[in-house]
Amino acid sequence: MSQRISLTRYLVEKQRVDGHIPSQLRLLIEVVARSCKSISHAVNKGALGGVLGSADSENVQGEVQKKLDIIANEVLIEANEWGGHLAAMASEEMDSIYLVPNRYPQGEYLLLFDPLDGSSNIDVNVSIGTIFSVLKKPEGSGAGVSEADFLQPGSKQVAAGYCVYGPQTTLVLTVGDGVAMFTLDREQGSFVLTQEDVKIPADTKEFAINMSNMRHWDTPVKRYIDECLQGKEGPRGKDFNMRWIASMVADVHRILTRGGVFMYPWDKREPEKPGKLRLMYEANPMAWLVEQAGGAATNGRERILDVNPTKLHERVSVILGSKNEVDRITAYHREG
Ligand code: AHM
Ligand code: MG
Repeated sequence: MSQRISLTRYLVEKQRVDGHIPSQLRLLIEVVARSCKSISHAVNKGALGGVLGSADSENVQGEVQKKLDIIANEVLIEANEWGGHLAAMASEEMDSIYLVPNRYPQGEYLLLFDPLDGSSNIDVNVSIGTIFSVLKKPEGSGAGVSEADFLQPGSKQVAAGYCVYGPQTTLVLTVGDGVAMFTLDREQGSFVLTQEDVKIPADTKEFAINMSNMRHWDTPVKRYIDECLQGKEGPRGKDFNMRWIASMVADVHRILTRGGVFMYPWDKREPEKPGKLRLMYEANPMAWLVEQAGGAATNGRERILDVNPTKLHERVSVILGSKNEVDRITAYHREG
């Protein structure tokens, strides 16, 4: 790219030329990006910043929180609560919604996030990330904000993205007209546009799934992976490669970069739960990014973005990535 375009300039031009981003939403995205910059600095300090290891607490899903889970959550809340662009926030790390305190002006947007995704990778120095999703407070929902205001399908998102803290810190964003990637320039302290109009190839020879759960999978997932593993000699007629980073952000980032399919399906370990990943903080924003890049995302039966949430911390089965593979796996589910 001959001319450096900062995230700020990208958003200003989107607002001015395309009319895609109202000013409150532009401010919101800039504040989220600034928060990701702070989180990236904390992540980089590692043991020197005293940020590694577990805190003495559990989140609403009964998972032990890492110190960085809590730090990232606080950074996002403190940065976003006073700007006047938000009505409320919801986080994977908080039991219930967080209302913007009365002392600050109220905005019309709702921000949802997984502050630090891939927590099991923090202490071992492997890529982790922040995932975010933006909804509008429904019209006619009254003066206050309630949890019910958040329970909108992913198709209603007005912005979504993630920031991956890896060898580079990269922010990936959609406002509904394609996917753009911005790399953090640490010397300048700004995110710089490094890829526009990201596209996922429709076909792939790479899958991502936690293979240790194979004995717990349902028949359609077993069938798909079994066919991949048979390679050239099998019904697919090609050899497949496998990757599993255990950070959804890093796995999705690879898929947006070179294609592939990612699965965290329902399994028999906890049959009453639809899956491990969270609909509102993980599946919806990633599904929208993937669709915006020409890929597909389903829960095996329906498009993730069409799932109507019934509670904030709802879980969902996730299959996303290269369109032809996702269509195939979804068809296997329909066949039973
Ligand atoms: P987290 O939000 O608590 O970090 O959990 C979500 C993560 C995903 O990033 C990743 O795809 C998955 O959990 C890995 O799970 P597993 O350790 O079962 O392979
Ligand atoms: Mg997560």
